[in-house]
Order: sequence, then C-alpha cells, then structure tokens
Amino acid sequence: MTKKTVFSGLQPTGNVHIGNYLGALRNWVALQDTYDCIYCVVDLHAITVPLDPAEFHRDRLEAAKVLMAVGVDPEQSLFYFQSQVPQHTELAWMLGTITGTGQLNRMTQWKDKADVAGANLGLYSYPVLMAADILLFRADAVPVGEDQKQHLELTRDLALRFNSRFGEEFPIPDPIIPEHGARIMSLQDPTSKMSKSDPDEGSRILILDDPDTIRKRLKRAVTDSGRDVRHDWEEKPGVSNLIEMMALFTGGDIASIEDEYGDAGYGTFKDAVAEAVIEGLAPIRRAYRDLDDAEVARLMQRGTLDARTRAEGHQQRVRELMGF
Ligand code: ATP
Ligand code: LTN
Repeated sequence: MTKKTVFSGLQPTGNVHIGNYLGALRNWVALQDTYDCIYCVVDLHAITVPLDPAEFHRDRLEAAKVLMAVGVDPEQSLFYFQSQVPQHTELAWMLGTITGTGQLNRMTQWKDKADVAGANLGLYSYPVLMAADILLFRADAVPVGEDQKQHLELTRDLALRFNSRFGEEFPIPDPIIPEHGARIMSLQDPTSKMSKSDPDEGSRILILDDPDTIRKRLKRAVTDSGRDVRHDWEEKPGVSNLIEMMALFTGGDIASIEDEYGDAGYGTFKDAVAEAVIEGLAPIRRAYRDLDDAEVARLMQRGTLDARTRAEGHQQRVRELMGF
C-alpha cells in the first residue's frame, strides 16, 4: 500500500515558540516514520506583513535550522523553501479563480491582521496560497495548531470545487490537530494564543531560549486568583495553560499533576513547570548547536530540486484538466 502524504508549513518570521512546537512541530516529527512527509518553510507567506530584507534573509535559514533541530529529517522527509518551487504560486493563481471573495472576507486571520499590518492583496489571498501548498502535493493530512482550522476548511472546499468542475484530482485533506497543545496561550494573557508577533517578549517561550530566560518567563507568567493548581479553562486559564505545558513536556497526565501540585502554591508549581520545559527543550538546543549553516543551506537546496520535480509532475495534470 502506498503511504499517505502529509504536508505542513512554518513561516520564517523568527521567534519559533513552544506553542508552534506543542501545537504542530512535535507532530511533524512524529509523523515522519509512518507517512510520506513534505515540510516547507513558507517564506512567501511571511512577506504578507512588512519586513526588513536582511532580517528576513537570516530568518529563512534560521527557520530551516530550527526545524532540523526539532527533528525534521531531510533524509526522510522532503524539506525545502516554498519560494524556490514556482508551482506553488502557479496553482495558487488557478485556485484563486475558484475562490469566492465572500469566503475570504470571513477568514478570522485576515480580519485580525488586516487592521494591524494594513490590508494588502497578499494577506487577503494568503489562505489560497496555503491551499495551493497542500493541494500541490496531493496531501491527505496536515498537522497544524487549532488556529489553522478555518484555513484547512477553505482548502477542503477548494479541493471539492476543483474536483467537481475539472475532474477528480485532489484528495480532501484532513487536519491533524492534537487534543492537547493545539492552542498554547500567552504567558501574559491566557485568553489569547501565544504568538510570534506579540510585541511583549514575556508572553512566549522560544524553543531556543536558555534555561534562565525560561525560568524568568515562567516566574512572571500571569496566574489566576486563588492558590490551588487545578485544570479549569473557565476559572483558571493561566494555571491550566501551565498544567498543559507540563503534561506535554513530561508526558505525564493532567490528573497526576493536579494531585502532585494541587496545594503546593503557584511559586513552587511554576518552578517545576520551568524545569520540565527546560528539560524538554534541551535536546533541541543541543541539536541546534551541532548544526552547520552551510550544511543546512545545502540540504535545503537539494530539497528544492526534489520538490520541483515532484510538483511539476502534479501541475502538468492540473494544467491539462483546466485546458491549457
Ligand atoms: P504566530 O501566531 O505565532 O505568529 P502563526 O500561526 O502565524 O504563528 P506559523 O509559525 O507558520 O505561524 O505557525 C506554525 C504552526 O504553529 C501552525 O501549525 C500553527 O497552527 C501553530 N501554532 C501557532 N501558534 C500556536 C499556539 N499558540 N499554540 C499551538 N499551536 C500554534
Ligand atoms: N498559515 C500557516 C502556515 C502555512 C501552512 C501551509 C500550514 C502555510 N502553508 C500549508 C500547513 C499547510 C500558519 O501556520 N500560519
């Protein structure tokens, strides 16, 4: 039996945080043994917000390096930069012609970001390019965090619409969203998600943060009223967020964490969470230190060539079906 195809992307906007890791990247790595995995640094998506070219250039390679440190294995998976494979944008243009503007107007990310970054056409059609990424490789499944659910729904709609107008070509991709960790919240405001773009650095823990920074960030994390360590998103969002982090980094379950730290007080609990996060991230920090920039760049170049070949085969079918 042929393996199912998995596709996902990460924007090279710096600051890869534990939300990205627990919500998506951990799954990327775990899926590699079972599926035909394709992972992409989606640099064309990153230019939909204002950028500094020199900084962007560094962030692109940095994102590739962080993903390799996390465990994306270019020997096992296809791994490359989106901008180097022009079939992504060709398919995005084609899919744009069957995308209703009404549906794009309803995208929450568009509504949120258009206010902050200024509304531009790239930001508006961002979800169409994402759909093209996924459909270009005929992906069956897409590991992402909870915030990408709406974009996945659009992708599924476009696949169905294309198939019914031009012929059965695209599988309908399923999201892979973890039961826990799909929405890690900000350390400073546990009602909004941890984000790369939050101007407050204290709101997140980066995958490569050193132990002291992690301890400091967790000490200052916003907790809730009362003093019991209990998982309850309604009444105790701050503490619940920390409990989830601890469970995910130690592999323990929520009930036993509550048992162990229920009466310990927030201070003691936060210290324990910090140590769990530090230990969980240690192998990634070590792997990152051992990676060489030139070698990372070389592997990405190799990935590009393989991705182009594979993408071109698929695009030829799409062109034919559309009558080109
Ligand atoms: P951010 O909002 O932090 O800028 P993003 O979602 O815009 O991140 P990416 O870096 O491309 O951009 O996201 C990579 C993956 O991380 C996606 O699958 C996304 O769903 C997931 N993700 C992002 N933030 C969180 C979070 N707070 N909790 C869980 N998963 C997250
Ligand atoms: N929009 C996604 C990044 C992304 C993506 C993709 C994820 C672009 N193309 C294809 C999965 C599949 C985000 O996380 N912000």
